[in-house]
Amino acid sequence: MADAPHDETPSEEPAEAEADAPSENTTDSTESAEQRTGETAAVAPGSYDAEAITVLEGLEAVRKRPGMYIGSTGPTGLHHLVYEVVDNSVDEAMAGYCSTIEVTILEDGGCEVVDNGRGIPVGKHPKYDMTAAEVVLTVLHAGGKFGGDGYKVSGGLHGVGVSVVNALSSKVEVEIDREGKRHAMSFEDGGNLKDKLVVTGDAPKDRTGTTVRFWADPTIFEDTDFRAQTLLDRFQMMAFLNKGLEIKFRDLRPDRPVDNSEFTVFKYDGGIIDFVEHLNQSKEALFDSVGYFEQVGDGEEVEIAFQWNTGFNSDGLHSFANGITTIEGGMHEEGFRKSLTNVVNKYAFSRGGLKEGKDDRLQGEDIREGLTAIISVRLSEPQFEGQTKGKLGNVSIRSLVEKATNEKLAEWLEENPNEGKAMVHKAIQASRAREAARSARDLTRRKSGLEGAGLPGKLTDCASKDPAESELYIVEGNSAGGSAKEARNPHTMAILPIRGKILNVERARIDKMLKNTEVQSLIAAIGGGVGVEFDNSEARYHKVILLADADVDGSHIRTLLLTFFFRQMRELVEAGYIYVAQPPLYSTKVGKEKIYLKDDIAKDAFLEEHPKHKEEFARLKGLGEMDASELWETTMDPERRTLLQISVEQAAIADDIFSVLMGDDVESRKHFIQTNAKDVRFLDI
Ligand code: 0RA
Repeated sequence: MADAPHDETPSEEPAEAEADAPSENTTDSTESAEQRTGETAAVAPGSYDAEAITVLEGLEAVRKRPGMYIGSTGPTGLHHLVYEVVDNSVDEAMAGYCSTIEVTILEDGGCEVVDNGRGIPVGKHPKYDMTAAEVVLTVLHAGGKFGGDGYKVSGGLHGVGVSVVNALSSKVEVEIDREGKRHAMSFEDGGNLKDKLVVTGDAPKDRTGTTVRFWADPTIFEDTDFRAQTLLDRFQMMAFLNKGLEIKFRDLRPDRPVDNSEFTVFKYDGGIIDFVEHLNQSKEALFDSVGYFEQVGDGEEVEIAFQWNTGFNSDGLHSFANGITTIEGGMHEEGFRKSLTNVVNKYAFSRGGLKEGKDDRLQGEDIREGLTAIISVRLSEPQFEGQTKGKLGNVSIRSLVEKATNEKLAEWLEENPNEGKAMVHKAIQASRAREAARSARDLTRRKSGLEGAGLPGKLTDCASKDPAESELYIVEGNSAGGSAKEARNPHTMAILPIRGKILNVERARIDKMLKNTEVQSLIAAIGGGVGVEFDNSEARYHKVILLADADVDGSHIRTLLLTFFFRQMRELVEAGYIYVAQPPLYSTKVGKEKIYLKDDIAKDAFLEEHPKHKEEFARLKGLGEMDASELWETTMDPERRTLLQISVEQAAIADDIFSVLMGDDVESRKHFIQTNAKDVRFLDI
């Protein structure tokens, strides 16, 4: 699955259905009572006709306004049908009766869900003149909740039930293995009973369970093609969140670009511990073990797993309620964040990482840097709120999570002092970096307010104050800097000479890096701050042009600068503001005149034109070999120069090379240097 457990296609309209999903006995909901129980004045309750009418009206309402029930008739809504059916099986698993769910996309595009639960009851329903199975398939919100002995915790996002799937399908087939018999029934055209429930034979020995096959109605959905990867991601997430539950998926449709015809099996005995391990798999964990605790409250429970990695991301916190992503967070996340900050501060101060009266408290963001955590709560009546119904509103869960974290995280820290120490150390580093970035930003902002007075001494600024026409040339070496200064168009071109190699930003933490004078000049000149604080709209130039020699050292400094921009001013790269100047590679003489040739192609073209040319072609070693007018003509004049615009991808490659070359992983570095030593051009962008 992808890195984070996001729901697919977030652009679609949010589901509205849960707003009017009533609990069993509510009568004041927006959904009319006749949809559920036939308690209308017009038709007598209990009579078969009344029920038949009721049922059809209910399903008809779903067909008229599908968006109300499944969110949309686009891909999200279509996949929702599968989740709705699978959720019913998951409910059965959560009740302790089902261990395996098999999902198959059939050859003809239908979807089959097989579970080994108890099987939907086949007897007559106490309230309706039909079998319980028929009620589940045709009455809105019937689900598993009837009979008073419903599930305590239900996973169905909208609780709309399989009947909604039936309403939106051109065909549905159900098979139930129960009490030693196999039963079957089918529906067509949006829930019209085709074959009523009958015994078709014996169930396989000792087997109980339910099979639901449905074909999404092409007159309702924009497209009835399921996307296998979307389903795989979802099922993997469900398997992580339901410890020990086996979910299998295969796709039998012919001629797929990816072959999923064999079952992919998801089963995680470690549950959310395995989830955290999975998310940190591509990262370097700060310590080996994954922390875990759980707590059960009054009709609610919480489970939390966590591990820090050495990275700097602070978006690794994922929360769930009843197995559903709460992408907008909510009360469970609030409780965890608050307690995490408190517990870790308490620990850091009492264990000597921080000194009372001397050090500031760590902020939540410092502690969450590099944290991968899963918060999974289960509660009987989840309230999903917010824009996309992705925010958990139940207030009671906040105190449960907070209390659990207060107690159990503190315990975990006591029992795992090495892990605790590593984590606190990292959080302290992060807080220093945050402070340093803030003061760097304050400094650069304050200075740029003073009409250039605070700009670095080495910067020769341009006259224009319009970033759109302003260009900053970052020039390697002071002598080349001098030529560039002389050559430039002073209205639009600023020159910043950079001496030597700027600090390797890969190994240095941002706080150390910001003490480097070359880096300070760079940040001050550009003017948009640095790191998480960087603001592209305050950049003083829309072209930042790297001008360095065409030799190994030049490549090195270019790569360093690109790494810096990629890491600390990514928006500049994304906006396409970073360029590499292309000084000529060759020079030669025609009579007394010195001619510059950009590259081998230019050289070949020149030779074709001047077949008798005997003169040498000198390979240009440094920018210093050109005087100001030559530099202008060949490299800086907007009419004649060629600039290489740096894409995010190119910057990322530079970053990657540097992670290996300059990072802390000595083994990779050795390997890289051994395998690439002969090719110095690998650094060349
Ligand atoms: C209603 C009551 C019971 C189970 C179910 C529904 C049920 C529904 C589905 C849908 C897919 N798989 C399912 N498995 C079970 C309780 C049954 C009992 O008390 O025996």
